[in-house]
Amino acid sequence: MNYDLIEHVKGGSIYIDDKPLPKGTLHAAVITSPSAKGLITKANYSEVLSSTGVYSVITADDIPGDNQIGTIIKDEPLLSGGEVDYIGMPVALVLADTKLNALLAVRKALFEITEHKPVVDPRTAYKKGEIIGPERTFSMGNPKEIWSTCAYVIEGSAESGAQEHFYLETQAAVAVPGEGKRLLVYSSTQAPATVQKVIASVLDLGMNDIEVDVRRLGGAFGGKEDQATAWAVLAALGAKISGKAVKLVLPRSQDMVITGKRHPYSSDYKIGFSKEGKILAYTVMFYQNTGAAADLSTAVLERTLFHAAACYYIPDITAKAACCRTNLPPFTAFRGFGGPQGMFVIESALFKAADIIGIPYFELQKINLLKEGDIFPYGQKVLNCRAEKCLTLAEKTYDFKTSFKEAEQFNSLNSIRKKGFSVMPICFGISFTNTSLNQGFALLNIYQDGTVGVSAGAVEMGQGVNRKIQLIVAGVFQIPPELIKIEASNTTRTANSSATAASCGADLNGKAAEIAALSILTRIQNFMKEKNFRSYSNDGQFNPEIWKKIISAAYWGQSTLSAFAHYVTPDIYFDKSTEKGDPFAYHAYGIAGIQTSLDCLTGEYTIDKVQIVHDLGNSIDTAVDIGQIEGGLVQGIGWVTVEEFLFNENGRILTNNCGNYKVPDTKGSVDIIEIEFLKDAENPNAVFGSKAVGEPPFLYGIAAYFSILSAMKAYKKESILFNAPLTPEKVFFNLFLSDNGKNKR
Ligand code: LUZ
Ligand code: MOS
Repeated sequence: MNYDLIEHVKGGSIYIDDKPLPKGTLHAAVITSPSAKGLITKANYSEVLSSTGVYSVITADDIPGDNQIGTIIKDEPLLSGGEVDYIGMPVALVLADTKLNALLAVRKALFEITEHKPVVDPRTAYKKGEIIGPERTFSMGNPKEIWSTCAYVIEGSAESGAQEHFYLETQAAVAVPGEGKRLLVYSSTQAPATVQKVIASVLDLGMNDIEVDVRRLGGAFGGKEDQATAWAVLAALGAKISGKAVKLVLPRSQDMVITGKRHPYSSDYKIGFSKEGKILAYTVMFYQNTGAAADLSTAVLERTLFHAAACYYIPDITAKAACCRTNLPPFTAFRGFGGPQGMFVIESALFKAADIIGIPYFELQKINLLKEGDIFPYGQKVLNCRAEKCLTLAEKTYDFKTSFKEAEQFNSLNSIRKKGFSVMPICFGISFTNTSLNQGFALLNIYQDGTVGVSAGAVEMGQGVNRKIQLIVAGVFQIPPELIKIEASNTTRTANSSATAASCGADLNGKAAEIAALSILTRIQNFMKEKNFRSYSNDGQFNPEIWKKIISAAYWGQSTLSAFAHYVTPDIYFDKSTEKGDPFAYHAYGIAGIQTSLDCLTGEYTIDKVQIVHDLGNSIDTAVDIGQIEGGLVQGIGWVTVEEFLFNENGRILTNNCGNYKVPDTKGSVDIIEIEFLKDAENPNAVFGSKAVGEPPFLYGIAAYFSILSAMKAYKKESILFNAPLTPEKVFFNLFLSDNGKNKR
């Protein structure tokens, strides 16, 4: 059960927008660039300033410290100093007495702008040399020498689109001035320490002047790993300058237009096979549409390369990638972090190859599946491989063969409705690829009455990390979870924590909590021995009275009841100069089969059934993990099916609300989801034998694309397109236009 469930249901959970505010709090709204590329030669805020309730307008000139929020690469000003690189780029901040007055005032800004032609396509940007950071190449063997030995060599391209995070809670922050220079900032961020650091640098203060507190987020999905920072910093800047508390919550329509999404990718590949369908060589070039600033894009690009070979062994491979600067909002982290974009390309290659070679797509997937002892292109050995185990259990449990046959039979009997079935094996590396970020923190206090409070570096965003940490601590002490409260993440209790990201929030901070709990437990046990205390837990029966007595006695015996622990993932490293190493603590595995039905006259389809075998390790909380699998799956399906994020060549974003951007709803989502866990699957490399579950299930969604595509092929053999998302509209145009829909979306 999710830690927050009861209060969520009762409406008692407090998000930033629900917080009672100090008297005199000002409300902020952001004035943004109307132009995708240009220079603001004159900004006129006089009408803004005379608008009802307006307190002040803050611009780049008012920033006391460094006007810079880029963390990996310092290429992103907090507020434009004149140059604008995308529509929606923050230019000024308005403070007013109410949210409405602030929002009405921002519309009254007047700009004179010298405009330039924007670039929105990554290949075009690449040709112009507009790349951010170094171009990267991962390679093993030498494909160049292999092509001539291949029975089949196939070339192709694949495109995947942006995806809006659609967190229910939009970006939000409240900054409250304290004594002297101090600021207390409530931020809806996955990365409290980053927010603290950037605020300090922008305001020219010490990090010890800034306290960032995060109770919970209303969803994040990567969208608040880096992109929550700007709004928290703006609120802090407003508070610093006005001396009053400042609240900034983005309206949905603005959040959807000005904050980053999943990166669109354009990719070209060449793949070589043996007669039997073994992949002998693969080269691929990924053009990442990075947007106007680096944000986390260089790290996302890296994870694309780590997942370029997906769940397959490829002896000779060269994967290249570049961050291509365009005049769109800086794209950012999103569940999977570039992995899905990489994996979509090789699945496209296998799907295309199947027809040419005459071996079914699923057979090609099986023939090339990773095995124990294989080598990943980045040099890590495939250990504890569960790809085949998942496949075997899935074929036994679900009988995929019959599913393919049923679709075939149905398609031979029906001319207008077609069924598709497709399988997606997944393999996802767990750890931050930037090795140093793999650190977890926990501070554990047992109070005199025997209740327990835990502060951890992890941020709860609905993914259930608090529940896992609660169960880990309960498991160590052998006490009921109800005795344990998980506190808000706060930079004064757990400092310098990494973003809760890369699926490893529970791995890292849960492990730290376990270590902290174990160190207190040892002291308590010693104390009990010394004082001849009976055990507080016999045969799984917890005796609260004895526990209370022991803890109270331990306090009066001057035994410390608090512990702080720090955990670092052991034995991982990555050498960027050779692009080789052992970057991941372990890999998550699984497999999904997705059945779809397509109405070939309208292009409408349904996702009928998803059958999954997932490797959870020893699950800490199965309900939480099932929630992550279902949520990730549906979000992945959304990415490749109905979620079409649109912008035009002027850099204008056309999808800015739920009316024009569709996420899967209860009707359009999946009818049946069956989930089976791999058994005897203890994971030696994470806390309590568990496995990270946040991102991997997203990848299952890719099967929906190829399932629908195979249904299309059953109607019109030559329909083949690798351009996600495969919206019903796109399906329709593809089936009915002679140019295969190429000139239509
Ligand atoms: N964030 C990050 C991530 O900074 N590094 C990563 O490797 C990562 N992977 C997945 C999701 N977020
Ligand atoms: Mo990340 S995509 O915030 O794990």
